[in-house]
Amino acid sequence: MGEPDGRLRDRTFEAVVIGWYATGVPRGASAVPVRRRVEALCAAGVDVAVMSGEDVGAVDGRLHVRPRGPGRLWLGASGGTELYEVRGDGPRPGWPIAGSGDDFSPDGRYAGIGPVDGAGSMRAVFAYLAGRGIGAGLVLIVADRFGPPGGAVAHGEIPLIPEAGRATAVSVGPEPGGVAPNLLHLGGGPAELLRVLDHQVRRRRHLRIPAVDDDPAWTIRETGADPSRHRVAEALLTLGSGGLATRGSVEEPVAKSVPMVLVSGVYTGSGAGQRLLPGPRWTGFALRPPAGEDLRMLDLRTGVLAREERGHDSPVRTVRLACVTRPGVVAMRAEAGVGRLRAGPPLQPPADGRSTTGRLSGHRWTRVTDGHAGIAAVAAQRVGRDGGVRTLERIAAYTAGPARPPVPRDALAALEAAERLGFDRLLAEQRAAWAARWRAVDIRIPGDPAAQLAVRFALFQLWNNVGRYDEAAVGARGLSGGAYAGHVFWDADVFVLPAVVSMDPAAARAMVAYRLHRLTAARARAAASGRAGARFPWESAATGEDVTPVSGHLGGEAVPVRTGQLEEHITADVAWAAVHYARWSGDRAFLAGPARPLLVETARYWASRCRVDDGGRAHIDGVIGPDEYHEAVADNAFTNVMARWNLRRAAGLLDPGCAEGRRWRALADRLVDGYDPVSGRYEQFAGYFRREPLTMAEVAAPPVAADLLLGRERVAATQIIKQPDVLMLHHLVPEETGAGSLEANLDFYGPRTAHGSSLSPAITACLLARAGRPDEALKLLRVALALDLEDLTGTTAAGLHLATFGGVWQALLAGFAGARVRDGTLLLDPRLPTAWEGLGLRFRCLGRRVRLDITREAVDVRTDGPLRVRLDAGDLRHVTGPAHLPRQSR
Ligand code: IFM
Repeated sequence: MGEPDGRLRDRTFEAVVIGWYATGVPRGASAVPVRRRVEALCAAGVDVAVMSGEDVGAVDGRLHVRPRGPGRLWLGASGGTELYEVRGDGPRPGWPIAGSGDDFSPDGRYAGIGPVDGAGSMRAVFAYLAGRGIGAGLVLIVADRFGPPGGAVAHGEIPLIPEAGRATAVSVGPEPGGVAPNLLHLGGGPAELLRVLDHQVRRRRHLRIPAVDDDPAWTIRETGADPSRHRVAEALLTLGSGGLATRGSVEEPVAKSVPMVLVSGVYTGSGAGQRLLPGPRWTGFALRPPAGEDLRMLDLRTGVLAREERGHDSPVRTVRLACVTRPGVVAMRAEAGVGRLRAGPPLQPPADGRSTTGRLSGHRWTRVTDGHAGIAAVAAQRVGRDGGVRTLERIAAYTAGPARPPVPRDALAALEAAERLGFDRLLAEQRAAWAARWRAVDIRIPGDPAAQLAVRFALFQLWNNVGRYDEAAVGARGLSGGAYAGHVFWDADVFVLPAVVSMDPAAARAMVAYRLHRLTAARARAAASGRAGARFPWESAATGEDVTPVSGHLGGEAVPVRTGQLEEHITADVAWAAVHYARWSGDRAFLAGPARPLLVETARYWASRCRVDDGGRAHIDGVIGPDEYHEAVADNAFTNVMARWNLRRAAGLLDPGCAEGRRWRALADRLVDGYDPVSGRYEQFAGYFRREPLTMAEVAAPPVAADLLLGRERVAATQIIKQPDVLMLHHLVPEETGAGSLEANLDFYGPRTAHGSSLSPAITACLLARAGRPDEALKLLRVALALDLEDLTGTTAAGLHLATFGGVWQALLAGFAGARVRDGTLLLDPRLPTAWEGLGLRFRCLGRRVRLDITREAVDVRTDGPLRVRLDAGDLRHVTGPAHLPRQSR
């Protein structure tokens, strides 16, 4: 068999559409050669669609394939107006609706397919494939006559529908009327068709690299051209699932690379020295000579990371994934010229870990442990050859113990199950699982593809770095790097959780569970400082004790770190997260049940923390608010109002006659909050307005680390702030703030904000949108979107900023769409920037999947079950199916 054309040679397709007409089986010729290839493709996991002008009986009578899977077979009959799925018992009529199209439609059969014309069966097949995560770029169409792109088709032609735009379309016919653009014209008739199909079967049998659909709407690309970006790329290309993640380092050892496998909640060390324990790696191999410039492509649609070396005649290529449906299972394929790629052992110990290795049922295992916690993996690998190409396939399964060394045998069953399924089917499972995620949660911004892609990246990395279901310790950088040692800050509770609850409520609940499981430690901390109730630590890790370091560095200079002692608002933030989870998800029993002690104990803490002065006013002295440029301040508005909210919210859970609850309410009413109803401004802390009234216009363009620029003492003497502080109240507890005070505080604090924290731009964008300033909001949203993708802070190499991602999704949902939940109703109040003609959002809320299509004129709402919706403070609507809600023009 000769090698096919270059555009086909190195590509493995996931689906093949065959034009039956004259291509496959000319009249009078035997159908057996095509039958054999179709059977082989289906057996290898490829979905095949055979398109014909004849009726189904005629095509099936001659083709007569009865596939046993895993690939499916479709017959498009009667000139594309009918579609049949062929199983063991023959063709069955019906459009392929399972997992396809738009599941919100009441009539799912034709959902997303459109009118049935000569292209109906093609559209249905592409919709089905899209529903399985198979983008058009993974589809091969072979025929001998094609219709004009997007145009009407004549009998016997294969329609080039817009959905198939990125498919590889190959003509083996004569094409006398000229070759349409993007059509690969091979000629050669039926014999060429067989050659093309044979090549696909062969690539599968030889474990060759699967293709990734390089759709610009879904892929993040990194070239290896700029060495200073390597470590940034390692963080950006992190893949994770179920609480285990692998940084996107290249496979072979490279100078300054920081490859890591990290597991949520698995720490080593003690006290402030607690840090995430790096586990054994599974992606390493040797490559000689080393790789030149490469292209790395993160496919957000399917959760796959691909790499291809440029300009080499036997390039290294790899594809890897962290299985969504099998937490702890990871898989990789690689290839390069024979003699160039050396597989080596399937698991590699981390540079700084103590590891042991062994064999188990023919597999290698490696375990890293510090005697307490540990991470172990069991792996299988197959090394093969296809002509001059060395192939490598590796599958590994992990197990971990946060408090005891794991037993490698515990991962064996998962490994063996994955091996039995095989790489191709693991990949198919992965694509389908990600497609299901994106059907439930996604963004559409017509006319702004860059923002749309960056938001998808944010969602993608939230899914990768969050998602254990027992309890989830979500560190500031997730599992994508070593910064902040994996410690859990308020980033998790207030920035990440509100996004995650709209993506995967169970994952959000696990984040609250992490706090609930550390309530005892929080009680001990309160008691140790002579207080009642529970005080949560500013930085938390395995045990729930405070692990904030007491010193750090600012611009190379050693500085004391006082946040562990003073940044107390975390205690109310943790309580807020529990309430927000319950409110947004509709899990009403949660607050009165498992979360009740948390709310009550945190309120008890605040009650004992307040000082009541002679005039009966309550104060909280000596804290750091979210603006960390000003330390040891009294009556930080954010801390006080959050404490007030905490006291009131917890009192609401107690019996109305309960004396403690009454005391909490009375104390809450007396807590000073620095609000001036005349100006509508809150004073950030007692004495803040007396600081030097410097604004950022006089310092530098934000975002900037003003403490680094001006020095700690100087910045503390001014009104420059690091990040929203007062304004966080308008974001988290607007019902606790003065009516109409958002605008006044945005106007005052906005020009004073350095955005010196990665948490700052997205939430400010959210608030600007709420204040009816969506164009300004969009400017700041773009900063947040670029923060990691363009490494704006120079810190992405050490891990992704998960709070920014959470803030981005909150800015879209709560900001631009104005989505809030109150009393079991979804409130909407969209504000579109001038640059956006519309905004499409999919998310979860109140136990439903919700889809919003927002324009300036109307909001189209679809849900998969009854939902109460109120738009623009108008009438309450009980939405059960698609609802078109017109708006007052804005
Ligand atoms: O929690 C944040 C804080 O608000 C600002 N400094 C960095 C921390 C971790 O992201």
